[in-house]
Amino acid sequence: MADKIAVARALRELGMLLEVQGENPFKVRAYENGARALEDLPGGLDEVIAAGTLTELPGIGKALAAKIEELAGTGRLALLDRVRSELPSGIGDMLRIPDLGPKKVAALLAALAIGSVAELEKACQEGRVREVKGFGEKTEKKILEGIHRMRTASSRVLLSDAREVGLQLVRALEATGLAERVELAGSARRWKETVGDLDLVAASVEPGPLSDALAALPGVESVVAKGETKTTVRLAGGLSVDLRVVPPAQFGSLLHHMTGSKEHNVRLRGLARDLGFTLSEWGLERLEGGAAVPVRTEEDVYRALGLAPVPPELRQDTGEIEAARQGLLPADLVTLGDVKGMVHVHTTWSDGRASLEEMARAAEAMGMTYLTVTDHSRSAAYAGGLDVDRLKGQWEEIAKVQEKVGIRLLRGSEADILETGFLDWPDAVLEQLDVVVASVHSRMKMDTAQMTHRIVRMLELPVFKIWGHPTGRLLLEREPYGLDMEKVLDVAAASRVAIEVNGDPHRLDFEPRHLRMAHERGIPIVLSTDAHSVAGLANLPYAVMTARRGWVTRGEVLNTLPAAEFAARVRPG
Ligand code: DGT
Ligand code: CA
Ligand code: CA
Ligand code: ZN
Repeated sequence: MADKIAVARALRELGMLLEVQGENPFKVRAYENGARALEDLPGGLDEVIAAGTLTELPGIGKALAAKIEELAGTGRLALLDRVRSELPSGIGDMLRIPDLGPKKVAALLAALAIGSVAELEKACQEGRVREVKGFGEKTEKKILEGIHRMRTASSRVLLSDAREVGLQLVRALEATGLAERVELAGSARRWKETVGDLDLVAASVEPGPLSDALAALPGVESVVAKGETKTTVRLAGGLSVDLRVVPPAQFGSLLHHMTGSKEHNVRLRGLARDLGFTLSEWGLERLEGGAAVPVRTEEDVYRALGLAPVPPELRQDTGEIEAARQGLLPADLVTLGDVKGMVHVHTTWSDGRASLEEMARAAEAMGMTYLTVTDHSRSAAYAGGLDVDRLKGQWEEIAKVQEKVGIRLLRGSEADILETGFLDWPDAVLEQLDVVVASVHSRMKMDTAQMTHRIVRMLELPVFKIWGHPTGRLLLEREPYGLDMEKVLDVAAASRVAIEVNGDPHRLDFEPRHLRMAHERGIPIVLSTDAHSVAGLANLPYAVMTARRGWVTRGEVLNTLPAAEFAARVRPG
């Protein structure tokens, strides 16, 4: 399948490199426009190519269409390879310095033969850049600041973005036929909320050709380091990828080492030593005599140390090793297959992009047996929140769609938690709903005492509610709001409430450490996607894996229950 984003990146890179070479600005802009048209394409690139309709996209003519087909078909573009080879290899990195741009890069290359960020930094520090026509002392200073900013910018990415790219790389390396196995390791395999870099582990007897294959993949912008068995590349977009290649016999122990977390590994190594072993990326050995203990799979590492195998998403050094040692790791952690209903879903009635019927059919096709439709309430005006009349109109549509689909539809609402802690519906309406998700969408900057008070009031309301995206965090964008979590969860334990694990990759809220606190208090959990489109329903694994990271078991999750039991447990009235 052609990756339209990767094709767009290649076009954009080509445009910028051509501009460095002094190509005509109209041609240069055509590549940028083409890249944008691909990024905005609603469906897949393959279908457009198959239909022969590429040239119907805005800004894509015959010549550009041919290049897109070349990239989509072969993963390469001869012209891009040629232009890259004609320029110093560090030019791509220079173009990422904020406010520098192709024209200035071209001038620096022509005047001072500067072809990398390191050379540029040195030239600025030595005051040589200010001598170039069009540059001055001020520009020199700005460039140095730009280099600094580029290096210190938070470079972590969302788990979902990292996993998408990482799994594509795994498939591409598998397709070379050079490796017996390729796996994603590191934080992306542990489903950590954000990812610093991707780590790939391969079993192969041809490490050199496999590393070459990685370096030649279309999304790869530069090779940072290349050795016999370790390669690091940087992708367009800035994400780094570490690849380690070992012979098949060492794959299990290397996969374990590279999966981490570092803290988990350190503790496990300590335990190994106490038991008379040394554990390293190369395997497990007896301290005395140095005899190797065979480790075929990474589970063998745990078994050899007398532990139950610990799943990757639990390897955070938050007590999992001690629990595994005592046989106290939960055996019935919730799984994707356990989830029977979609609970927090938006439609075109508020700010969703798909109709109620489309969402119902899509959830049914995923194997769900019920769907609770939870569009926004009135005070979420920015999100098209419903008033009482429109809510009743929605109930009529729910009844109509219910005639046509097999999945059971429940009447829900995502009710705003008002500043006072009350919900955004009169009691008479709350009583007629099947499901209420209660969420904060406004006034998030209250201080901790005020917010705690607001949430406590909401929890103590006599209706049953599911507390939606409880901390309000947006990963890499917005901090959680201030809450006295111990106090709030104490109140929740005594109230009619379940806590949501929101699988929207920007939220992943409730987080694992708080889920453990909720578990201690016996508070029920609901796993949701907060989907605003059919595609959003596919985020369910993110809710499941976040819950597992918080040791949530099947029995604690209300939407593992069949429809009738679920509805009985969550009925507000
Ligand atoms: P990230 O990339 O910041 O999201 O987090 P990770 O966990 O992917 O960390 P990374 O990429 O630095 O290293 C990948 C794995 O390699 C890590 O999870 C465990 C292992 N590792 C790295 N450095 C060390 C170390 O100093 N000691 C031990 N025991 N393991 C390490
Ligand atoms: Ca990593
Ligand atoms: Ca790494
Ligand atoms: Zn929502």
